[in-house]
Amino acid sequence: MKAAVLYEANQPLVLEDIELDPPKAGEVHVKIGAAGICRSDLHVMKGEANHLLPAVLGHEGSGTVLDVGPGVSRVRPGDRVILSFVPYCGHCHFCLTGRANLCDLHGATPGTLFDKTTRLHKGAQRIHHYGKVACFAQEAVVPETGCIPVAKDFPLPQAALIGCCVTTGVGAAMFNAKITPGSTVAVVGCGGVGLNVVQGARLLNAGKVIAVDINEGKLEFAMGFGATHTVNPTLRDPVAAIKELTGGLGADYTFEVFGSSETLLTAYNAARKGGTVVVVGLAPVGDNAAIDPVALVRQEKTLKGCYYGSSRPALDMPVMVQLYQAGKLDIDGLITRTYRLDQINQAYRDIDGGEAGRGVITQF
Ligand code: COD
Ligand code: ZN
Repeated sequence: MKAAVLYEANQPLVLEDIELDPPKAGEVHVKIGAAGICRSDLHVMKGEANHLLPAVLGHEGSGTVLDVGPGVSRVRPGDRVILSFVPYCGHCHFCLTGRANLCDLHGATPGTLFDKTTRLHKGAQRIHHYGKVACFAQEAVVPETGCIPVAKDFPLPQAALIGCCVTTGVGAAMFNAKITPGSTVAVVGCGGVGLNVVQGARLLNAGKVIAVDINEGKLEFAMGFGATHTVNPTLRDPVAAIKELTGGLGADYTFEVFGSSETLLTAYNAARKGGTVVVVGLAPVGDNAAIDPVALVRQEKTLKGCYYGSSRPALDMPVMVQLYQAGKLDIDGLITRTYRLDQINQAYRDIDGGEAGRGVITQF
């Protein structure tokens, strides 16, 4: 099958034929129907995030089940599925305490399936699976718990986006911050994921939603997803601007949705006393952010990490599906570009070049 392979950081993805082995016990073979272009893959491509290489990237995917390995009971051939990039073991402390997004076995098996082997290879060379999804390919083999079934007529691009940016962004607002009605919110970074924090805040009836981005086009786009105010840090100090918009207090909730120490500090400093700072982005490996420990105590801020929207993918993705179907989440409007798999390097130049909304590969 055809797949886009990353052999080395800062090199283009190579579109080539590689082998995909059949699913083992508890695994599912999926024909990929849609794959979203998310910045997390770009962090790996640029060497800002560590991953075993070579690898097939792509963690925002959906598709149709082709066949299943022994013991699989949740899905059958022909089923349409959202792919979760944190499949879960169901046995570790975190799975048992309702935090499947933090599954230990998933964390302990990076780049492979749960048995520490790959189904992807080229001849004798092992090729890793990014997020146990690896959807920049015509097909994938994934763990059964990484498959969330949707109706057979649910659109595949929208399903793919629920697999990452919708659940990550809306979940950050809904499950992690638990935004309360009327509160003030600032979202630093309004790309595919940040836009979903913005629309999550709208859904939760936030009072003011301040979009912060260095790109004017993205700020304008964010207004269509519920932002009530915009701030461009290239034009003025974002912390001062957010304070001004919140009666001098700072925002009740701030979100970092780009991945850098600079944007983390913007989010941290723009939160009011007693406010909550939710960090969604992963800063480059080795980066550090200086938080004043005295101010942390005296100002009683809460600084929290948030992975996969603090969601339980198998339970919460169907909620996103329902909210979309009820017209409460706009996923159609997020999709601004579609590509063929062989245009993937262009797709990543576009996200890095500042195109608003989400790109999706729809032809394989
Ligand atoms: N201030 C404000 N905005 C900025 C700044 C800045 N200094 N610099 C860049 N931005 C904006 C960009 O203009 C862009 O609009 C936005 O930040 C980022 O958007 P995208 O579309 O490029 O990125 P997303 O939304 O696809 O991804 C954002 C993440 C934070 C999810 C990603 O970068 C990340 O850190 N991923 C790692 C965390 C993780 O693994 N999450 C789970 C899988 S996504
Ligand atoms: Zn993503």
